[in-house]
Amino acid sequence: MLNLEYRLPQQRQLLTPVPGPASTALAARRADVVARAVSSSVPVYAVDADGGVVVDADGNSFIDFGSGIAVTSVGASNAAVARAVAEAASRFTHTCFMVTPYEDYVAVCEELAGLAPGDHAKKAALFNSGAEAVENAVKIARYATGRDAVIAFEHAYHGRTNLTMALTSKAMPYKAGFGPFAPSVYRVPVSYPFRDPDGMTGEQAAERAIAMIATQVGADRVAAVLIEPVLGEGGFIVPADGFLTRLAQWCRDNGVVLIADEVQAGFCRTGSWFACEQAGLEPDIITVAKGIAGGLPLAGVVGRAEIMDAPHAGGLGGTYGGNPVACAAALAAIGYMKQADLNARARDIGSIIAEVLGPVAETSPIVGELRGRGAMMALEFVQPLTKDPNPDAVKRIVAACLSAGVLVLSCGTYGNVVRLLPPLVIAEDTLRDGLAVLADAIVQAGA
Ligand code: PLZ
Repeated sequence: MLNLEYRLPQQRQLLTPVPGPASTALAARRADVVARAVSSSVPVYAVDADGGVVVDADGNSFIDFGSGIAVTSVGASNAAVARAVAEAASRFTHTCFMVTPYEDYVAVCEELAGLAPGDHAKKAALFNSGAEAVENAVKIARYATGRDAVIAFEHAYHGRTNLTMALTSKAMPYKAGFGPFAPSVYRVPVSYPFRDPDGMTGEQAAERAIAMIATQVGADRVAAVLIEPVLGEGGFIVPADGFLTRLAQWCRDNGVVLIADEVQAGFCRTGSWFACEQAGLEPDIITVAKGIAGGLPLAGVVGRAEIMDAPHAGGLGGTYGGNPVACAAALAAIGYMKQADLNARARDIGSIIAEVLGPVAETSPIVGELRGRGAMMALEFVQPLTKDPNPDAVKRIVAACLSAGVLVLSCGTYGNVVRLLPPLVIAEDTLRDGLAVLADAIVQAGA
């Protein structure tokens, strides 16, 4: 893997206990004024970040395996993005695309239409967050089909707004106490190779889902099937081969809009522009956010022109959607992804993760599976030599990594998955050092 240029030293370095005094003081201020429902996975406060490292208020430098939940693929202070943001902000920070439009919004839609798989004509619309993109994708699919039902999957995550809470599978912490939820959402089983019955193929898992849709809803009521091609928060679950293509076939046969939620998996994360490409899928609609704009809030919905154009003029929008500074950041970030070939880097990162953690996963009694695509890899932890989830091991491993200077995130319906989402610009030495720390923590937790 080629080395890139960095502004900060690309290594972990701890100058104080974690958290140090400056972060501890900030935590005390926070406790007085920040609502407790908004929580943070680590107790350190960031002051700087570059490439594969985050520096905290005490000067501690951490290796970043989370990218702010799959956002800073080009780095958290990518020079091209920072320049584009400063330049755009010095001209205008906002006009509202619904009032006075501007070129960069159009240019981002051109990129989305050009990059999304399939030769058909495509159009796009821009929003602020992943949840908002998913909401709009559902609105468009309902309008285009004149139907109301939306099919979502077990282990799915689509956001925290009312409709996307309904679409999200896991109650704690996302839904509990926040209902009632939006109606006309139906949940069916996904293909989860590690937990499905032995020998179940992707096609069989799809037939299981399709049979449930037929009996519980009826194909003629279904507006959309919504799925993450690699499930993110649910545990980096990669559906078995054939699952997504069989579902896509069923959608085509029944006039149902297939929506791929690529908010977490899209934009080079899995080693291709969209994770669905690796499954041979050409979804009708794709939602994107996170990695697309180098850290600025921007989301998009891109899809078949005739579906995207179904709703009446003025039917979609929002004050900030496609903000000009965020669009400038996205154009710079996408340009950088192309120039530095971040898809190839994501694949290299995946190979290095497999090379280092593969042997650990093989020998550790608490690792059920190492899985993923490209730079979206995870380990599922189990009670020794069973498939029973082991969230306690994950907590111990995450804590051990943090105190050694490595930021890793957990996920999974059962809280038993450690996920690796390093910035795609991370240096190879930094990646290997962080992986060695993680490997050590896994061995300790399994001993
Ligand atoms: N769809 C596939 O992964 C966001 C959520 C973190 P927003 N995932 C991180 C949390 O605890 O809130 C996500 C996703 C997929 C939609 C979303 C929602 O994106 O930008 O957070 O709204």
